[in-house]
Amino acid sequence: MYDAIIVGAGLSGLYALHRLRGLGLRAKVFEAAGGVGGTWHWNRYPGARCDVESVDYSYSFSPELEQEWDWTEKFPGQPEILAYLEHVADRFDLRRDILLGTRVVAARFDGGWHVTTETGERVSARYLVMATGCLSVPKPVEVDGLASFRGEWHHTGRWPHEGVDFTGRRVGVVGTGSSGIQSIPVIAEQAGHLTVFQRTPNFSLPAYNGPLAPETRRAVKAAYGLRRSLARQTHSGIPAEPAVQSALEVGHEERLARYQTGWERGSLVGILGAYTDLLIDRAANDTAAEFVRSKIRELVEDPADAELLSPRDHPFGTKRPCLDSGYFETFNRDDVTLVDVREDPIAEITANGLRTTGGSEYELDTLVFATGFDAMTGALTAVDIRGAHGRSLRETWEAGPRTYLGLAAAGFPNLFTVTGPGSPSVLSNMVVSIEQHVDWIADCLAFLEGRTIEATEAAQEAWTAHVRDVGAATLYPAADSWYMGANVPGKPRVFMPYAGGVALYRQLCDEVAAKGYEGFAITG
Ligand code: N01
Repeated sequence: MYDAIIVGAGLSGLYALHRLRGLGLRAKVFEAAGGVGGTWHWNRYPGARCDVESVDYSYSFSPELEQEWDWTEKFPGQPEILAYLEHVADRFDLRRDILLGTRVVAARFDGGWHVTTETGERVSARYLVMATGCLSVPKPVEVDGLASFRGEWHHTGRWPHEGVDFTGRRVGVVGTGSSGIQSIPVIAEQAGHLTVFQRTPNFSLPAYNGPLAPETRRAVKAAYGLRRSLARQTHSGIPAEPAVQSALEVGHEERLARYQTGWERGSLVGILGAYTDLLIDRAANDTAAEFVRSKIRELVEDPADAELLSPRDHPFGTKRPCLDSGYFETFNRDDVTLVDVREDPIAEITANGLRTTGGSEYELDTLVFATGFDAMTGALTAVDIRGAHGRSLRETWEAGPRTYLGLAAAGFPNLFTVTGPGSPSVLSNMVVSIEQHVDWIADCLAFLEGRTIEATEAAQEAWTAHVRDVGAATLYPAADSWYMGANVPGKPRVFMPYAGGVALYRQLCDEVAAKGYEGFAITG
């Protein structure tokens, strides 16, 4: 019997193991993949890169680690982040308590948690920590006929470790979210011809990625503590000065100049963080959205393609914008074709490629599905988690997730969800949110000393209503996004993350703890 079982060995699971060990607890990590790294283990598609700067998308818990590790680029690529996480696993001697290649399929509470793996192994622990990530279950391909395809196909979220050779190939990419936007320019460099099947255009900004100068690294390291505490005081967990003005308070020229500065900064918050009301006021948002569309018109030579690539269906920022390296410019290449599958939807995959309902046929050697994930709840409901009364989390969340603080669920004692629905999670720099959650859970376990904890129905109801109300006061629900569950057929439309920001959220979590874990029932 362990004190805790942790599911997942990504950023969350690695840190959770380190913290729980530090408390003297016996913890074991179960990881389905053949290596550590979570999302950075699976997402090896060409161009995969983080959209938060490397110096901020990294652990803050160890000042020694901060000082030793040298990031080479402003935005870290997947191989570098994976190397970092492997280094963390070695440096903190984590591997001896991580069981790789072991998928957890079920967990049942009966005084403690009894966990079953895919191979039928059963293990028990007092506490269960789900560190399964928010974007770890790829959506199945929703188009008919894939089995008949004679070529090669891959999902960006399950990319083969040996890589894919596109040289001279006729390649089709379905999907233009972050994964499509990052991979399309790189695939275009290699492919004989690339066809991009776009259903909905997305806002994307140039990353202005590049090598990290040694003097920048030195300056960051010299004031790391300050930088981290600034990040924790922001809305998004990305260190930046807070906006102080409404976009509608300033004149057109001043606003354009401010957006231009934000554009050139190469950051998720460069434009979105420019004014206070971009995510709450449609008229304010329109000014930023139109600025980005004007940039797309400048970058894309063909006016028809430029219009097709210009998002008009959702306010800017209500889907996570992408940071790209040459995305829009890729459509100026003679060997790249943009196909609008909103106008003429994909009918089926055929033996030789893809056919649309309008009867157009595209011959392809390789198909790439950059079609996204069953986000936020997918990895939690994929495991048959059954609480105190035998009821499953899957059933309990049928109409949408209900949690207390995104950390716990009523009816599921001693279960913790790292960056669960109802917490800032995907709206933030994930590492900031992960560390805050793991620290909170570790402090809670130290307080419990083996006792049982369960969120009360009343606290969960109040929190779920608060998450909904805060979300409803923003423009987020105006988008058919994966934040809303809108990308998965049949998934309830609920705005799942907490939009109150990481600073306020941390304060609320700390207050709950300071009041003896208010909203939880503690027994034993
Ligand atoms: O997935 P997405 P993603 N037929 O869901 C299209 C993070 N991330 O993997 O909008 C045709 O955003 C779909 O079209 P539509 C980041 O948080 C981060 O790109 O449904 N098209 C859309 O264009 C991101 O937001 C990084 O009309 C179909 C695309 O596929 C999140 O992961 C990098 C379709 C899916 O876009 C998810 O990004 C990568 C169908 N049946 C990812 N089904 C970083 O930079 C879906 N689509 C850190």
